[in-house]
Amino acid sequence: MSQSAFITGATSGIGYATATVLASRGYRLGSAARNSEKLEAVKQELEMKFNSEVYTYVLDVRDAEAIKQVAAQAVQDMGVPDVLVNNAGLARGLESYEETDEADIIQMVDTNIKGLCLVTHAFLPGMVKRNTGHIINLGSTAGLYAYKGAAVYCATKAAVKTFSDGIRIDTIDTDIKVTTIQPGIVHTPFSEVRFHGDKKRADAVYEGVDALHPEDIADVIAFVLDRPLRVQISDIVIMADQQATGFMVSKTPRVPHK
Ligand code: NDP
Ligand code: 8X3
Repeated sequence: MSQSAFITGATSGIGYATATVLASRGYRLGSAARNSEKLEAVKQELEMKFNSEVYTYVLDVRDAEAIKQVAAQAVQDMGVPDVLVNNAGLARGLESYEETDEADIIQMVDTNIKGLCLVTHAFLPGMVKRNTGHIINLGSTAGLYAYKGAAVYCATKAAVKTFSDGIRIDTIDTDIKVTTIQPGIVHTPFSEVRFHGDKKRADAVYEGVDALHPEDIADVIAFVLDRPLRVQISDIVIMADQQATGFMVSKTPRVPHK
């Protein structure tokens, strides 16, 4: 039987690129996100392109009960997933903390930390029982280097890294692997979500920077998954060439190579 992967946030950006790369490699997929139309579109595309088996789950990872129901359904549909990609996540706003909207704080914490922990909690017992599984958690360079206006987002991504380290310890006696992927600037709808749909402001973030593509991250995830059993990649940091720390990017025009 082919390998299976359950991916949260599989309808956009890094999650969509990861679903595409894994489908192209013959994985059976469980795709979860909130928007059912986008889920259906991704399913149809991947089934058409790769003849993939794709199950879709409308899920808001902030909803603890819904996670339990979806995980139970996914296990019924495709078995305990070989791979769990905890990708759903977001930033909201870029104001100083004292000006940050309370609803934005709650949404970031509930999605990026609570949701990720509970989705893992729903699938991990099955992986432990089988003694195998690979959990890939999307952290960020923001979890390593705080930056202005992003105290909460950065804290949530630091939590992802620490949580991953913790469950790696808890599963040390099993063949379960845990990897934190920590990308820098990736050109996706991420900034549009951050700026509450302000596309002009979002576009400005990527202007003059050769940002990473979501496929760059998906390729790294595929590489991590392809390692032999003895190899566990715990953390990977991937920045754009024009990036030095979390949010520090150079917009100086590139000088041609001599
Ligand atoms: P996108 O906005 O392109 O995609 C986010 C995905 O998450 C969408 O499929 C969205 O679907 C889903 N999602 C958001 N909230 C929820 C929720 N409550 N429940 C279920 N699904 C949800 O962002 P990216 O692809 O850029 O980001 C993916 C991950 O990578 C995030 O965790 C982000 O923090 C991280 N990351 C991004 C970087 C970047 O520069 N873009 C860099 C480093 C890390 P829907 O809205 O339908 O639910
Ligand atoms: C997203 C990367 O640098 O835009 O996690 O915060 S950054």
